[in-house]
Amino acid sequence: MPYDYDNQNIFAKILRGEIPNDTVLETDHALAFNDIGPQAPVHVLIIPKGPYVCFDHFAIEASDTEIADFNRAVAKVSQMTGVAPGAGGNGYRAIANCDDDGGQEVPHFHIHIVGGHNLGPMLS
Ligand code: IU
Repeated sequence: MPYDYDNQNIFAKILRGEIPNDTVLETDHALAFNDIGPQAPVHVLIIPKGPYVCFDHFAIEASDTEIADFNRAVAKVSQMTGVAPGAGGNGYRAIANCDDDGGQEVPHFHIHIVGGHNLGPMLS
């Protein structure tokens, strides 16, 4: 199935600097920023800088360097925001919604890091 990246999506505009964002971390291949509509005390989105639609697109087509950099950025955000057990936190949820059934709203791959209070069971 071909992946059809829409370069007018809102995160593409953020990456091009056309729309401001509340940056938490920037690396060579990733950008992390606070979600505009936080669902918990900590709610950060981490996006790769490359044009990937969703997780499987990214995991299959991105280079090992991009994937490693992105994964590290996710982990760093979990530590910087204080939710990672390794940073003394109580944990977090990492979410990647994909396409219609996954409830994805913005068609540029992103991971949500959500935490700061007890989130309860996942599918509630
Ligand atoms: P989703 O996984 O595609 O459903 O999540 C998209 C998220 O992007 C959602 O939590 C929005 O609040 C968030 N967001 C944002 O942070 N800034 C924006 O300008 C827009 C959406 I539009």
